[in-house]
Amino acid sequence: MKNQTIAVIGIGYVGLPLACLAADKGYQVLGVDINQKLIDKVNKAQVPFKDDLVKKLLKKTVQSGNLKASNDFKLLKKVETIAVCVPTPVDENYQPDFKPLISAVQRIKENLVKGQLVIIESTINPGVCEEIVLPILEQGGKKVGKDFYLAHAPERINPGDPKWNVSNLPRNVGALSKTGLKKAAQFYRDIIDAPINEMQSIKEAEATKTIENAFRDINIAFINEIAKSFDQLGIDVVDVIKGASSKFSFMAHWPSCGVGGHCIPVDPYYLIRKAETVGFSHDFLKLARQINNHMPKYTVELYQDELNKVGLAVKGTKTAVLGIAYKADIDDTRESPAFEIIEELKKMGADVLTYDPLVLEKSTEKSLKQTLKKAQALLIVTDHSEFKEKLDGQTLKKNNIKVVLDGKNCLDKEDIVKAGVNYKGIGR
Ligand code: SAJ
Repeated sequence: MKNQTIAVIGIGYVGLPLACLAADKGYQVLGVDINQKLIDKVNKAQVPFKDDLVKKLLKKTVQSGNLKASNDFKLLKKVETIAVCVPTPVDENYQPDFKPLISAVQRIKENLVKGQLVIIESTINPGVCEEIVLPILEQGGKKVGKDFYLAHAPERINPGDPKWNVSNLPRNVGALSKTGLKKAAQFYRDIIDAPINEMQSIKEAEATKTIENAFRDINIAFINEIAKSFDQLGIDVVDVIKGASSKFSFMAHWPSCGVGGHCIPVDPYYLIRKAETVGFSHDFLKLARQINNHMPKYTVELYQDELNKVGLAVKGTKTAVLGIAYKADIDDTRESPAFEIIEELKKMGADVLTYDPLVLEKSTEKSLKQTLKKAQALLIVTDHSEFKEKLDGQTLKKNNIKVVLDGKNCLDKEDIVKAGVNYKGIGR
């Protein structure tokens, strides 16, 4: 790959690991972004967010000169391949927001050079490449498959995952021409040590990511509904899941105070909205989204009930919300259920403290110790290791904590109950 060149547009959670990996494999990599602070950090080899692969590769790839960052889109003219890794969120009506993607593709069009390969990595619904991206790139008369190539390879970053990362995750690739498909598949085979699957068309490639994550969303919704029913039936759902897991075909998912992150709560809407354009209603996917979107409110209701049992009201009780990140041991807060839970508690008049060891800039408290001293009751939103290690029955008792609502079922229920502290989980 010596001297092969690639630009990665969007050097965030998805783009920067890809840029570091390609640079480490010998590509000349240009990271292009609109965030000057991020660009400066990368060029100084300062890791901008928690990611093990970036931590391992950034310094050496920047120092070797194989990776540099810039905000100058004109430099796109100098590369052979352009990977687009910009966010594709949904708006407040859960409609896909393609503005960042369209803006990046327009900048590519302005600098498109004959023979370039454009790869969209951002999560998009089936049809976006042909209906939105291609018309922009072909403005001015260039033809895909002749003057440039267009492919889609949905990203599969799993923030905080110690095992799976961009270097070892299999990838699906689709393109609008055979040459484009071969070129894109070759790029990924150059840098990834895992199978690269060439899809029949770009639409099939677009559809894979949306169903992968919709599949996860419906399974989480399934167990969240079971947990709500078991709360009424007085059955411990965690114990039941562990029992059911001894069945070879059962896939354990865990109930929780909400489904956060930039993938799972977002991607199903791509399928739902796309299908609506052809008159099909994904009733099941929509119901799963409703169930998961309701979990933050349901969690606050459970918390209120538990406080009432010990003669406390939400109003006026010093409540510590522990965890702001959307999942354990990462600093990413996108779509975190913490925000809705905090808002609900404040609406009900609670005196809310917040503490997340990985998101101190958004925490009111600076240590768990300080938080426990001040709080009367706890609502666990994120199953960070620090909480699992330190929140035992005796510690809670010593700090005179009256109620623990464990929104991630991550604490030792028996130990806390034995210490005489009121414990409630989700479905347990
Ligand atoms: N969650 C539950 N119950 C579960 C699993 C997750 O409530 O059983 C919640 C988490 O607490 C979190 C949210 O859902 O708030 C999403 O969790 P996640 O583990 O799915 O983490 P993500 O959002 O980082 O999902 C990524 C996805 N990767 C990509 O989209 C490239 C997803 O496809 C992976 O399946 C997932 O990681 C994974 O398997 O870890």
